[in-house]
Amino acid sequence: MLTRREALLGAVAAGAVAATLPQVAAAAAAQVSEAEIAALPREKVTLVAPPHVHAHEQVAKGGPKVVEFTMPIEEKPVVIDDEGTVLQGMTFNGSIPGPMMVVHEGDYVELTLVNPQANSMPHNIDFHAATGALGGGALTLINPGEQVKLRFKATRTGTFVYHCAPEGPMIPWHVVSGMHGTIMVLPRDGLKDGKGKALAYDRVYYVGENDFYIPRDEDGNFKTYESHGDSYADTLAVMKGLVPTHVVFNGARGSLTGDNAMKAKVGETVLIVHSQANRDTRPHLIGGHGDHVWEEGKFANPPAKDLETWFIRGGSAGAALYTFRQPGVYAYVNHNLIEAVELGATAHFLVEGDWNDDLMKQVEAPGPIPTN
Ligand SMILES: [Cu+2]
Repeated sequence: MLTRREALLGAVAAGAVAATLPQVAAAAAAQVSEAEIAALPREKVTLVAPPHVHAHEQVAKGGPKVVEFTMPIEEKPVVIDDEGTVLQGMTFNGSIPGPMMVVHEGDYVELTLVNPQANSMPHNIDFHAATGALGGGALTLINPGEQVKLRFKATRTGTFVYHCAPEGPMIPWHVVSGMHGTIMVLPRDGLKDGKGKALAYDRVYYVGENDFYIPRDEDGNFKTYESHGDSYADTLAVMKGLVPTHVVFNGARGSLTGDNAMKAKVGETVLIVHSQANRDTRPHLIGGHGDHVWEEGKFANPPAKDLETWFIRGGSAGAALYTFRQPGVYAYVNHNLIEAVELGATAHFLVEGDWNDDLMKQVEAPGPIPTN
C-alpha cells in the first residue's frame, strides 16, 4: 500500500515526466531520418588557405543542406621566422592554421578527413561547434593510410575552433605543432547588431594564432630535427615551461605583413575572425577599432561595440567587424606587445582610399622647439 505522501510524490513525478518528455524530445532535436538527410541538397566546398576564406553566402538562400569538405592532414617541416627556424609542423590541409569552413545554422557538415600513408602518426578532429563524441574526436581517429567521414549538424551559430586531439600528451603537441582551424556557422539570415539590424561584410579574413615551443641547443640557437619523433621529447620539455618561443599569426612571423598584408579599401567593412586553440590572446587594430565584436564569437549573443582591444579565450575563435575610414598600413597585433614585436604576433592591413583630414591631420610637422 502506498502512503498518501508516496502516492502524491509518485503522481507529481509521473506528471512531471509526462510534461517534460515531449520537451526533452524536442530539445534533442527530433531525430531526422537518414532518408530525410539524404534528400537534402549537397554542396561540395573547396577549402582555401588562410587568411582567405572560401566563397559563401552571408544570408542563406535556401533551406538546410549537407556541406561536404575534404581535408588531408600533412605532417611537414615549416619555416616559422626569418631566421629559418624550422617547426616539425602538423597541418590540416597543408596550412597553419587549417582552413576556415563556413556553413549556416541547420546545415550538416560532412567532412572527409584523410591521413595519407606518408604521415607517421594517428590524427583526428574535435569540432567545438559539434555535439557529442568529444566533438567528433572519438569517431575520427585515423592511422596513416586511412580516411574517415564525419557528419555533424551545425546547431549553434558562431566561430568555433577545431583541432586535433588524439590522446594524452599528443593533444597539446599536435595543437602547438599547427593542428587547429576554425568553422564559422552563420545565422541563416546573416549577422545582426543585437537590435535586429542586419550587418554584412565586404571581405572576410581568417587570422589563426599559434604559440610554438622550439627547443634550443647549448648555445641558445634553435635546434632542427630530422623528424617529428626526434623533436618530441625536447619540444615537450619546452612546452611544459609554458613560455612560447614564437607567437605568430598564420604559421610564421611575417606571414601577413609587407607584401602579404591583408587588403581593404576605405569604406569597406571587413570581418576579422581570430582563433587561438591553446592560449589567450587580445587582438588590437592599431589606428582602428572593432565596430561590432563577438569576443566569444557566438552570434546568438549581441556584439560589443566600439572596442579598442578584444579578448579571445584560448580554445575559441572571435569575430570583429570594422569599416575602414582611413587609408594606410594598419598593424593588427596581439596587444601583449612583447608577443607582438619580439615573438611575432603582428599582421598588417593595407588600406587604399582617400585620407580624411577631419578624423586626423598633422597640424604641424615635427620641427625644432621654438625658443623665445
Ligand atoms: Cu594530430
